[in-house]
Amino acid sequence: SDHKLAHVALLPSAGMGHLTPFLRLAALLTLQNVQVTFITPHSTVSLTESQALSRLFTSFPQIKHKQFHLLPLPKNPDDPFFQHFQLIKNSSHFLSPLLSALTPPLSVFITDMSLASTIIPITEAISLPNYVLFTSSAKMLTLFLSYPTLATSKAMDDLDETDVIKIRDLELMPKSLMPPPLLRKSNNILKSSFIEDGRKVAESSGILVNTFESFEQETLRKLNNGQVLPERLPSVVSIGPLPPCDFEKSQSQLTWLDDQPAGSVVYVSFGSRTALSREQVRELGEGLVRSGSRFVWVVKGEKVDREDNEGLEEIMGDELMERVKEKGLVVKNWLNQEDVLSHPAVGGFFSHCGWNSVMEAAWHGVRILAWAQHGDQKVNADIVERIGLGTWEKSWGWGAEMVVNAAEIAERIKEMMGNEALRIRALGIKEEARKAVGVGGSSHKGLAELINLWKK
Ligand code: BUP
Repeated sequence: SDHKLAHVALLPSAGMGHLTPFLRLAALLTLQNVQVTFITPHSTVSLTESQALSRLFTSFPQIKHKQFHLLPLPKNPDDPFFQHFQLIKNSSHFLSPLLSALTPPLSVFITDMSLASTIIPITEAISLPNYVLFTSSAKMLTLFLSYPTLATSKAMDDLDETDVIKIRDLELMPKSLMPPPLLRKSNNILKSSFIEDGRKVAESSGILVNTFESFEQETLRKLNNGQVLPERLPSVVSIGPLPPCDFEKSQSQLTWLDDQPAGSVVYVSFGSRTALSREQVRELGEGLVRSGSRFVWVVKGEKVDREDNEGLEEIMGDELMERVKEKGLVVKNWLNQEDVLSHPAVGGFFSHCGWNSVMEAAWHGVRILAWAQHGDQKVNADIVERIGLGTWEKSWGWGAEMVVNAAEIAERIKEMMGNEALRIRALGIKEEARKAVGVGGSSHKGLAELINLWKK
């Protein structure tokens, strides 16, 4: 009946890109009268993650928090975030008793896609429906679901970079957009996750995606009409953009932005997992100064924030630092992106196109200049360009492939900031995004139907 409450447990994976959509979903469900239990592995990879979690629990005391302990991370892992996924999987024997002991009994368990191969067998054994929250684009979901088949076929071997990868009648994407580890012959964590988890996600009870219908219409249609997997696929429900929450906002006010003219500032950030080379940081700084725009720039020195001890002056050199400070606000490591993107002074976003960043730019109607750094980011940049939210200089390749010089960076920024058609299109996308999550919108309906189902 309608009076019964749904009880949902959430388990995110490592990194802010994976955690953030879970935090927002937890808030959204709580506000819709769903009882939420949030399960977190202890400890997190970054300090930012643990701070974000405590802000959630302070703002929503009605959310229950359960922790489970992980074995310590090995020293100097290749990618600490991927390593963490693995650790969560290895520690998952704690989960079954934890889930069974929760009261009232759980309606469903929602987990990150990178945990599917471990979690789904556990939930099956206790007859608990498992939903997957896919934290990237629907287009990436298509690749995720297709990759197990792709990996065992010869389909990719003889293709040139510009050729389109096909499975049956489905045109997947040009080979050039694929995350590089997925093209490698040798084994790696991303590849084995795509094979094992990609296969298992197809057996989940449903897949939630942080995207919206008008943004990825074609792809969502293909996913739900049997063109991606001919065998039974759980329904794919778009529930995005998951709106940024008040508790994410920082205390510190960006007074510098208040003094800038509307739409005049470029926000520059390449996500929580990419530290550019020192040489690239300097070219970028020089490029920003030469672009003539004002800017807010988040500089990351190390992949994991806890290991970042270097000052901005050391990274940039005193001379560049002085010039950069005249034109912009430069911040080390982390700045609340929501504070920046929601500010009227901000008119453009020089972005790596991590999926959360793309959704946040759409939410605020801020146009993008894309520069993919790794992973899913070329796939996302391609979506951004096609839908008209931004531009993308493809010759720059992946972030670490080459050093892009200051003159080119300055030129592309000028172009983006001067592109009036793009500015207006971005505002149109903002309207569509707000409509999708508003009452009667596609994302709002999708989630409401799920909640009703979970109450039964
Ligand atoms: Br950096 C940075 N402030 O300074 P993505 C990021 N963020 O609020 P990523 C800040 O972290 P993956 C900062 O708003 C977004 O919600 C940002 O997620 C926030 O990229 C999140 O954009 C970052 O998906 O993760 O970090 O590269 O590789 O998993 O996509």
